[in-house]
Amino acid sequence: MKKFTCVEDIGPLKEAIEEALEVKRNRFSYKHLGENKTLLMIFFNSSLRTRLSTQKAAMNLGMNVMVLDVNQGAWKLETERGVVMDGDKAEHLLEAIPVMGSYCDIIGVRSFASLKDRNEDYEERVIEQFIKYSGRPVFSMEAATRHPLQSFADLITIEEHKRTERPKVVLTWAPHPKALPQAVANSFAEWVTKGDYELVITHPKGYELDEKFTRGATIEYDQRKAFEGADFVYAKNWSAYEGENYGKVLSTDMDWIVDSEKMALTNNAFFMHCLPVRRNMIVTDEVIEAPTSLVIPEAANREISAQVVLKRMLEGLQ
Ligand code: AN0
Ligand code: CP
Repeated sequence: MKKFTCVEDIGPLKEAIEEALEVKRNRFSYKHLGENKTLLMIFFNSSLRTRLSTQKAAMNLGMNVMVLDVNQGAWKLETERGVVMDGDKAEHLLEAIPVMGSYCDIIGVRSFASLKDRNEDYEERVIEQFIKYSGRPVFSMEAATRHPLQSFADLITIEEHKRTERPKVVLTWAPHPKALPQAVANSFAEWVTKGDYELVITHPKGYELDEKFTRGATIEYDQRKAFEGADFVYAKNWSAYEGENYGKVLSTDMDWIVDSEKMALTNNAFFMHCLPVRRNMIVTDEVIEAPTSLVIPEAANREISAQVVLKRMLEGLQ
């Protein structure tokens, strides 16, 4: 595997999930693969889970790990070509990328959407430049439009907990005070629609996602109706995608919170969220603390999704 940015890169889902469950049972069996190999993780944005789970996955595989927080201690990077660099940015990504590539064997990149220019974000300019100029296999640790390690972990978690062959999965928008990227929601829709699940997406009008990710899902604007008979409820906030509202918060309507009253409409559904989550904005204490809440096992599976991706990349280097 040379790159991992979207669901296509993982190949057949069934095989990937089987491999994940095998890795989970025997996570130290592949330690030889990473001997004398170095992972460089580059963060343009904050992280708790991605940072720790990916590092742990790499250590399970016997790799050395280096972490760079670009905005803390490194030179500020210019990302656009043709800019006269007379401002605060001391280095260009076009030099920084091959330099970073020269010190490692595999690169992970976290670079969120700016939420200012939709075209720029949806072209995935930052991670695409890493793929083009680093000379190394590159994987996304959440890029502008997708968070594939999260979605892969989410599907592993659903497979471990599903009680029917083809469960009903509901992706629900929920309120948040700040503008967040669409990446987690886009990616979740992209992965779930590729698998054998019924996907219903519910959000207030104006929060429609790019159809490229949601094709195959049902859009239901009535959240309570969407929750009826659900086996999994996946909550996430995102900012608007459509037109001139791109990147804006259009609603903080607390009627969209996931609470016990709405969960009672479901088929005793499991609650999921990628974390970090704002309690009593997105979800009530009661729902996130219930035995049906999967947020912790879901986060734990981030180690497994990262390990499958790193394992496949290392196998490609042997
Ligand atoms: C980020 C987002 O919504 O994309 C990261 C989630 C994994 N969330 C926040 O910035 C709160
Ligand atoms: N879910 C997730 O990616 O969390 P972090 O932002 O803490 O890495």
